[in-house]
Amino acid sequence: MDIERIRKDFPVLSRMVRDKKLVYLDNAATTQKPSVVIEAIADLYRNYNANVHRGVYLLAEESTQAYEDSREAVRRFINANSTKEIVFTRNATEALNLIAYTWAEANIKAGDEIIVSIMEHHSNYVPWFRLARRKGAVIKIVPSRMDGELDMDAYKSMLSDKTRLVGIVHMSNVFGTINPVKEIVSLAHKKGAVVVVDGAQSAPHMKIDVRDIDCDFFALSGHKMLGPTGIGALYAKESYLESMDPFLSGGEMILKVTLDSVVYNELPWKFEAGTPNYEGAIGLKAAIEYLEALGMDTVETYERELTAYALEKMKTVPDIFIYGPLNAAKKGGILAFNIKGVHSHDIGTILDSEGIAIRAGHHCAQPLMIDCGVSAMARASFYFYNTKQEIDLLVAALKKAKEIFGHVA
Ligand code: C6P
Repeated sequence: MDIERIRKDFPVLSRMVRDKKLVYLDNAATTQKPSVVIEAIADLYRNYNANVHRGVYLLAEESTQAYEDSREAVRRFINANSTKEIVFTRNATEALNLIAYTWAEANIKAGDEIIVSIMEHHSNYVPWFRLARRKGAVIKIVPSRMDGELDMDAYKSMLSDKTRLVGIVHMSNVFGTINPVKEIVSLAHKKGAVVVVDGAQSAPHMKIDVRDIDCDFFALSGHKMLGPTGIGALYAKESYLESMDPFLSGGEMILKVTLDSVVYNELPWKFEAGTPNYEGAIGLKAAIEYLEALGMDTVETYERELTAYALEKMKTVPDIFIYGPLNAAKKGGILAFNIKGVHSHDIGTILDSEGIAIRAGHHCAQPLMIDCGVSAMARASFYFYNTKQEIDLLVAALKKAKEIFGHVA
């Protein structure tokens, strides 16, 4: 990968921050956008903006075609069977809630068991927690092992004939752990449970094949994979979508309404009430094409090299504790850490003064914070446009933070 050339595709990467060149290491929160994505959105508004699936005029035909082409791009990107299985949502959170309020609402009953992992983001924990409260279902939480990997033995022992749903994060947004989703799905299916995979962090960084994983549902967010904010997607096996009631009601999701009857639209539009975010979808298509041109295998290989480098270098920071696997083969480019005597927010502030953007806090994964016995962590997260030199700058700034604050007990 020619990183210097690639970086030129991202206008924001050349900006100065506090008199320093920006080092953007908060890619798990959101990624920066290449010019092709920015241009695709500008092109819509300059040349063919019209509401989709409504007008019979040329602009409306063009915008509708562009919107549906985006759906095909998502289908291809995750290797779904059909565009009927791709529902556009606002983000991964909405995709996960959609399942909770449709399939799960209709199918989970008192006494049923839902299995999630301790690594879940709130978006794949709170919807199931609330559902369990509503229904009288039981939540079981698979722990992680000391090495930051999922405890598969515990998972196997939790599965039972009562298990109805398994919610699992593909790549943890804190540990970076890549969970063995294919095996998790296969074991769950043997018990007749459905599996929801939270792919918010995996889809941007590795090749996804939902047919190979064989999951029933898969959620992703566009803004974490170079796309605009406000667009995400839910993949669901067609048979589930067919059997599910709509999530929201209104325009677009109906075929026919009379005073005393409603006929729902075909898939996938049955789940897309109201004017959709076609601007976002069009931007997402440009993002997917950009990623496809790079090649997801290339992206993954480069990021693994970067992660291995970061793991080695960060170990040299005095009193640092890195959470999650220390083996780059087991994780994505997400490194959460604490430095003894330095609050993670102070780390974030010192790094900001050096032009380095990271995230500090609970990362919307408070069950995992509780499990680790901390309230917050600092987190650096990489994308393919990051470099080893940026990691060197990060490590130097962390040493500085330790020097400034580290004497405090
Ligand atoms: N994690 C982070 O900084 P949304 O907000 O819907 O686009 O994505 C939610 C979400 C779901 N699952 C995982 C594993 C995630 O990491 C996220 C978003 C960001 O870690 C923002 S909290």
